[in-house]
Amino acid sequence: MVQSFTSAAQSARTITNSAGSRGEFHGQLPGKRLQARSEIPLDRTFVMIKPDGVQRGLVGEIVSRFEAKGLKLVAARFEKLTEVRVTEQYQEHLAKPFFPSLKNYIMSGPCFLMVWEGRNVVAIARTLIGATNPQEAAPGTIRGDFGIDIGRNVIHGSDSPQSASREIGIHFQQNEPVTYALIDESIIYEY
Ligand code: DAT
Ligand code: MG
Repeated sequence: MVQSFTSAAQSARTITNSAGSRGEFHGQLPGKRLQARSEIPLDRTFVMIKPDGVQRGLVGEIVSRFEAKGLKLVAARFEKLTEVRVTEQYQEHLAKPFFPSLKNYIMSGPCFLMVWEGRNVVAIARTLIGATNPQEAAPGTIRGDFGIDIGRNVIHGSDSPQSASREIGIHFQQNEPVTYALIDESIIYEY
């Protein structure tokens, strides 16, 4: 029986940034005084660097791409997934012919699991990640730049807000994602 942290999952959508008084940012743009805004509603998604990405030393590169985009890392864990968690993660693929090899691949070594936060972050992460088959993924995407075989495609990203909520709930406890304000959120977001 998979332990599912649904409260964490429920909070995966429409996170209201509770910067509070400690999170205020008083940086300057010409003619404009900026403050961290506590009302910016942000979404969350689940992203996982698969064992081939870890083994090939791509963790730093991939995290950098998400950071450079303006997304916010709110949870991360480095671990080897159990069969139960892999099966739960890929439940829609259980009957597919590739599932046994997918499961063995994901369990073959440690993965780097993350929760990222940002406006429309589910779709943005999928764009950064690229098409499922690295041979069809556009240059500039993670799979397009670093992968060749579909069965070694470096990284996972949730495919919808509903999947994000479910997958965060599989891998993270409710209190693991950290609520905080990035000091440059007032610049990243127009409103
Ligand atoms: P994605 O990871 O882009 O969401 P998916 O959910 O369709 O793609 O499939 C999950 C993973 O399963 C995918 O990242 C790699 C593997 N996979 C998908 N289709 C495959 C296929 N035809 N042959 C081998 N592996 C496949
Ligand atoms: Mg998928």
